[in-house]
Amino acid sequence: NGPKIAIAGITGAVGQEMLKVLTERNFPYSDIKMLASARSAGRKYTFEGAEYTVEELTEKSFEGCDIALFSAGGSISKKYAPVAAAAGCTVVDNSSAFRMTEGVPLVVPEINPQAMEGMKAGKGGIIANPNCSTIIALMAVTPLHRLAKVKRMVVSTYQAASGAGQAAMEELEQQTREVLEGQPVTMNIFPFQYAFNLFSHNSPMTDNGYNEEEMKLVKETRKIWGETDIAITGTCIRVPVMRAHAESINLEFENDISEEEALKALEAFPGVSIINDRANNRFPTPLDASTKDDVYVGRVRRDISRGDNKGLDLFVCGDQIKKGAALNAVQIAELLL
Ligand code: A2P
Ligand code: 11C
Repeated sequence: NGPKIAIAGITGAVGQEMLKVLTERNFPYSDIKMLASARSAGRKYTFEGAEYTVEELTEKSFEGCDIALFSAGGSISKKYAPVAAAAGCTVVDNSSAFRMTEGVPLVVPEINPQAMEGMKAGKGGIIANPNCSTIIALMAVTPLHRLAKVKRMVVSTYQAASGAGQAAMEELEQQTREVLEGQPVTMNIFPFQYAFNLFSHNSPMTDNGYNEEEMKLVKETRKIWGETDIAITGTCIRVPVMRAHAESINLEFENDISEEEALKALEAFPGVSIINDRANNRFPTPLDASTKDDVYVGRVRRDISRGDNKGLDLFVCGDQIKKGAALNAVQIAELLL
């Protein structure tokens, strides 16, 4: 009983996490079609007691499916998500392919579920899952925005390996071992040594000197909030952490907001946990957030560079594979039922 689900990119870090999240959330399904490239066709997975064989993703893959979860990269989504949607399969796309397309809802279920109102499993259509850094930032900032209206936001990210996929996680592990053993490091995914280092995000540079990851934060936030004139700037950095992103966020508000009011609003927001123990210098770390559903917030403090009560600083950590990708996608799928 339940919808027939297809997962495109089943062998990847996010595809595998989607299976875990389906189990954790007791998601109902009648069958799962596991899809990847021709390289993986024939590979077998046991999931919840049943055996599945990975099939090559083709134009015919989605016939009879009600929901497709896509996480096989932007070019695969561009090519196959419209095919799936035309076959009556409702697509939740984790790539950037359709996020800014007009008419495609860009959804974080705790924030703007109304954007996908009327969409149902088995009825076709595409819903986009935002970029992980955007989701993680907005889980923390949205309750504050609702309270005092954000005017300007400055985000600095510390992004984990998982954002660049399974192979990047393996590269971090291998290089760490190589450095400790005094060996030359193997570089396949990134053009820099990753272990014991950090570097500007690997997404393509755009004409204005921002990389695409930074521009996603700007554009996606405006679309999700439906606020076209919010000022946003950011710097995105890849750090040698396995699977949770951290973000330092400075906020300027239209209205006054106190630390106490901010903490109260954060506490009340579903999907947010607070670690804010000043006495013990205990605040969120990527390891606190790793494998967890919640986004963790701390270092909540008044911005002392301002002479008023309209500025706050915070530090946020969230699991990139979970809330940044697989969990958010499955939560969207839940809204389709
Ligand atoms: P495959 O393992 O067969 O290459 P990650 O983001 O962790 O790197 O995962 C990427 C996912 O996208 C993998 O499941 C990968 O499958 C899948 N993928 C990559 N290229 C294709 C393709 N041409 N057709 C279908 N799936 C693809
Ligand atoms: C990262 N967020 O952490 C990126 C990767 O638009 O889905 C995912 C890019 C995207 O590197």
